[in-house]
Amino acid sequence: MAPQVGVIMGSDSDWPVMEAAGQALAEFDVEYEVGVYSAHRTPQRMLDYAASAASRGLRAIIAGAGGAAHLPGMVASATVLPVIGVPVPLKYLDGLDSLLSIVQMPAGIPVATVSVGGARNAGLLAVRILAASDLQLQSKLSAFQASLETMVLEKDAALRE
Ligand code: RP5
Repeated sequence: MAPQVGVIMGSDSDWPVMEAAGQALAEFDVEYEVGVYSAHRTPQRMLDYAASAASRGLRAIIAGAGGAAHLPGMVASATVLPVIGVPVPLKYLDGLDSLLSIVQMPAGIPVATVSVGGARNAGLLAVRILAASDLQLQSKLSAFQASLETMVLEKDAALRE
């Protein structure tokens, strides 16, 4: 099956953070592709990817970057697909630089920004986007959320023993 979600990042050094997005998608059997597309080092390649994403069948893009993290916003400017931005924390500033670079988009070009390092939630948000028109995915998400509740109740019970 063709990939439905693109998981892209500014550098291969972002992968240890970004792989959690892929894991979340895999848990829901959502096909995805991964790639490195740098807004600064490979700008034309990034724009070509964004411009062709919808026609290739992608339905959402998860884009992670750190520091001067322009990749999610630039990709969003060149596609009509929903873009989820993941601020990748680097050595300095605890990822605040990445977060602010991604979250402060001008009106008209939205990027759904998750928390610093929040690649798993980015994957889950992409699943929710797909689930809006997929009843099977909706029921998988319901079961997943029920499992979270069960897990908390079990931990609560263990604490009280
Ligand atoms: C950003 O610069 C990338 O997304 C990465 O987080 C950061 C550092 O990249 P490398 O120097 O590790 O390749 O564009």
